[in-house]
Amino acid sequence: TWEYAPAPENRDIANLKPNYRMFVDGEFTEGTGEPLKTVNPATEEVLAEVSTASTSDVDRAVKAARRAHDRVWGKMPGAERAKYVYRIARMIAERARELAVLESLDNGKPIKESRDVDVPLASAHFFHHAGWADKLSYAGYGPDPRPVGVAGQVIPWNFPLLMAAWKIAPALACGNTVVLKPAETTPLTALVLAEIVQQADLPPGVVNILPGAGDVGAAVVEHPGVDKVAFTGSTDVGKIIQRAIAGTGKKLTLELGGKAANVVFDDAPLDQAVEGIVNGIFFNQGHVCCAGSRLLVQESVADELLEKLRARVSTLRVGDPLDKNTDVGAINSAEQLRKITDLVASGEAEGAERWTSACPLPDKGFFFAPTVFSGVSQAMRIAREEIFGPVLSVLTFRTPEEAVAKANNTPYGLSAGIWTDKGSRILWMAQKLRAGVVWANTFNRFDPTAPFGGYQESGFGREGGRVGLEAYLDV
Ligand code: TXE
Repeated sequence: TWEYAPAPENRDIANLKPNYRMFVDGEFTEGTGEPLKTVNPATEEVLAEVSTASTSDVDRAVKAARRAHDRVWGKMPGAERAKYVYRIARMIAERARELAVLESLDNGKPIKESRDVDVPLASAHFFHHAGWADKLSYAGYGPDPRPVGVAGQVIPWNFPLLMAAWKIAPALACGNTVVLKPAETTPLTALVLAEIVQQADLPPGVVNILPGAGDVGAAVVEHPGVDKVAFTGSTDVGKIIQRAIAGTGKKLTLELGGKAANVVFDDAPLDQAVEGIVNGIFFNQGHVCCAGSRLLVQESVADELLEKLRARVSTLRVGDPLDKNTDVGAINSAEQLRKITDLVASGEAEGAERWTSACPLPDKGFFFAPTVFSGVSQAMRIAREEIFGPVLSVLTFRTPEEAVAKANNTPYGLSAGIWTDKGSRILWMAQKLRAGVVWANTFNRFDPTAPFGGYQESGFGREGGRVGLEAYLDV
């Protein structure tokens, strides 16, 4: 029977009693790890105490996932699985307001972003993949493509709900079961997603969500019962995971850091480019793996563009994430703020010219004013290292060949942007740039139909689109 779960009626956000506990085998239970306190980065106040998993909880979750895979989910016809995945997509949309508020509280991102980007894209990801569940046999993977089994997934704090959706939706569509660990500073929306999974009547054990720190992540990926590992996070931890599971035969996809070049040619419509540059680096406080953190601008328009850019950045409002007029919210943690501050100090020490918006900052909370460095050379740390904050490094170039060489002069390779009026130049550059995603005359556009992922130290494997399914199938 085709039956959707009913919409929760009159859900009053103020009266919600969220269940911030571990979700294992279909039940919310107290984890046996040290409870963690998640902090509102805009106020530094404790938002919630969340119980965490221990190694024995991880073992229980993986066993539950294995049972659910072998007995139910892995054998279920795709058309049947699709109904559950569609149901999750609908229920996310129905609880959109609550999820957006919670995401902004826990992560610090502006409500207009969580409302218009994170939550709708999370729902869209489940809708898209629900549509695949009964069509896998027509997708060129053979008559009866099999799921890989149990997926162990670890996600970061910059898009907590959206990253959970990117991981869980394709896994479920292909018939895998999941053990997912959210980031320690942002576990809340993943636990609401667990509630949705429970209310959507998924068989127990199909999705398990275990809050905890890096040790819990390590226990998940290293558990011998896990067949496939998917990780989004820092390049350092990606390498640790790669070493930890080497020789086990587990499938692995890594989505790691980036240092994207946003390349502006002199024939680009500069005002439009300025909007794209601002969106590229100040969206989500710059906590974006594909952020356009290096602006490469053609020398002949560099001064004009910089002037327009500073004027535009001066208008960005930094502050309360729940204020719908806020453009730049709070930095997710004191630790991340420290990292940004250190790298900005290194830029000054190495001789780059710092310009910081004079916008007022709140007295409390973790905030950093939008900053643009000009006169940056390729050897400087701010041109090489991922800052993961609202800080842009501006470099110049003269010829398209030089732009390509500078754009590719990075150990990363996740994304890039091109701003030009010439279609032929877009196609030429897109071929030359070693980046998984190349945007032209736009930036930071995401769609579940488009594969996303990197080259080199940005990781490997793709999420989204038809290619993204391959990580979750024994092709
Ligand atoms: O990442 P970590 P952090 C970059 C960004 C940022 C830096 C540090 O530059 O400043 O990384 O961020 C879990 N085995 N990115 O320290 O530590 C951890 O609990 C298994 C880019 O927050 O990589 C969390 O759930 N898991 C990135 C997740 O890994 C482990 C997004 C990410 O945390 C683990 C985030 C271990 N040994 C940060 N150690 C992107 N690609 O977007 C930690 N974890």
